[in-house]
Amino acid sequence: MRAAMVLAAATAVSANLGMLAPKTSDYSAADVADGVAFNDVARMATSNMQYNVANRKATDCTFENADERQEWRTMDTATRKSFTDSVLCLMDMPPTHMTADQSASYPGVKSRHDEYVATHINLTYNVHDTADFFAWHRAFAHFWEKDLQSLCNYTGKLPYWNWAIDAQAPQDSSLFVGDQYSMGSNGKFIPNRTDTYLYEQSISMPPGTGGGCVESGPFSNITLNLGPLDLPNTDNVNSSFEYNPRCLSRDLNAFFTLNYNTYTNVTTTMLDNIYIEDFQDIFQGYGSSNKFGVHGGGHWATGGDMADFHSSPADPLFFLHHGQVDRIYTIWQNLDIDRRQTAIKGTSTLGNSPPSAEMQLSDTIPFGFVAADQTFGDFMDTFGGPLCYKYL
Ligand SMILES: *[C@@H]1O[C@H](CO)[C@@H](O)[C@H](O)[C@H]1NC(C)=O
Ligand SMILES: *[C@@H]1O[C@H](CO)[C@@H](O)[C@H](O)[C@H]1NC(C)=O
Ligand SMILES: *[C@@H]1O[C@H](CO)[C@@H](O)[C@H](O)[C@H]1NC(C)=O
Ligand SMILES: *[C@@H]1O[C@H](CO)[C@@H](O)[C@H](O)[C@H]1NC(C)=O
Ligand SMILES: *[C@@H]1O[C@H](CO)[C@@H](O)[C@H](O)[C@H]1NC(C)=O
Ligand SMILES: *[C@@H]1O[C@H](CO)[C@@H](O)[C@H](O)[C@H]1NC(C)=O
Ligand SMILES: [Cu+2]
Repeated sequence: MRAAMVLAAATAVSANLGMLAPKTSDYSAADVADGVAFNDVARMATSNMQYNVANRKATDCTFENADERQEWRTMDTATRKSFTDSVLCLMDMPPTHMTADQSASYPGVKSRHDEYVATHINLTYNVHDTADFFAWHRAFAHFWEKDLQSLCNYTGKLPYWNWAIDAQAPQDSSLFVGDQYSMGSNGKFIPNRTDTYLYEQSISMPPGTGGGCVESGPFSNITLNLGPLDLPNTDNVNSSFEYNPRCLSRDLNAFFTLNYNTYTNVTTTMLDNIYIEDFQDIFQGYGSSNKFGVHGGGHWATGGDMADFHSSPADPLFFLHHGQVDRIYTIWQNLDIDRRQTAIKGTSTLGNSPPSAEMQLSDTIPFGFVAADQTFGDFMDTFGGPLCYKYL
């Protein structure tokens, strides 16, 4: 702990002198397991970023005036309620980008929120295990946050869900208590289910603590219109954008958080992968024996609609999960800004199948019904391009 503090001070001062970012082995196993190491490293990353931003040419976005994204449970109840109210508003709002001509090809797109779901469905094989996984999802969450603010009068910022806090028992998390200030309850418990073999990951998964419809809280009465496309034990849609009205389902499952989302998992992923190609692979569970990574772990730990590779943004929790994903990526970048902020590696197709060109920061990345296509390089820096935010 004391060594860690000394390291923190040293790293902050020499932010641009090429000092090595910390490794997991710089901390005791106990400090790694209980989040002390993670929080220490997060502070270093923030002070590196503060130093970096302060030494730039003047811009409108400063460290001080940047938006502050908070962990869900640290937000006051009024802000939480106004957040979920604005999400419900987006779900009730007609599409804003899909034209009347296009609607025949997208029968399941009924709302502005559905336009996000449809876009993610459409691009699934171009934004996962690709060079732009982090940047694309950073932008996707950014546009959604801006829509909540501009279309639905939300005055707060995008919250995130730090699943490491809940790794022992996500079903007991305050996010899911199911009152009006929560992110909605777990799904209704479905007893007597057997294990499910997941072929993609070659793993047998035990049933979670829910499995049915979200029963209470702000999202208990919503209708999902799109998906699922690839959930086990489910009647999946037969075409990508089919209209399939149903409840929101969840199945909170500690099997995944304990194996993939503990502070130890997050800290080792973040500190022991210094190259972007390794970091992004391990993060998503590609190219290793860990078939989920912290990204897949959060999806499967929530279960139900969040476990669908294509239509998971249907559950608003997706955006809190990706807030945490982006937070960890941001910390990783800021631990060694010179080497990591603009580091990219890979192509635009999942696992480079079918083969595609190596992506460049000057490439255009598509956003379908969400927004105009964007320039990849505009989303590498949370204080640059259209972005201006930091994580608390
Ligand atoms: C947002 O605020 C404006 C101005 O007060 C109001 O006209 C509009 O109806 C509000 N929109 C929503 C979705 O509440
Ligand atoms: C679950 O299984 C137990 C033991 O096999 C049985 O007693 C119980 O009735 C089952 N419950 C339901 C809801 O099927
Ligand atoms: C959901 O609908 C039921 C029945 O109409 C109603 O009693 C309940 O208050 C609604 N819940 C929310 C969170 O809107
Ligand atoms: C997909 O097609 C099959 C066979 O026609 C049908 O039984 C099933 O209900 C369809 N699934 C959905 C979600 O529409
Ligand atoms: C995640 O961390 C836990 C301890 O917190 C450990 O048991 C598990 O093996 C780790 N998972 C991976 C994939 O390394
Ligand atoms: C889906 O992808 C096709 C082919 O790239 C594209 O023409 C279409 O606009 C996309 N639609 C959405 C909603 O992203
Ligand atoms: Cu995704």
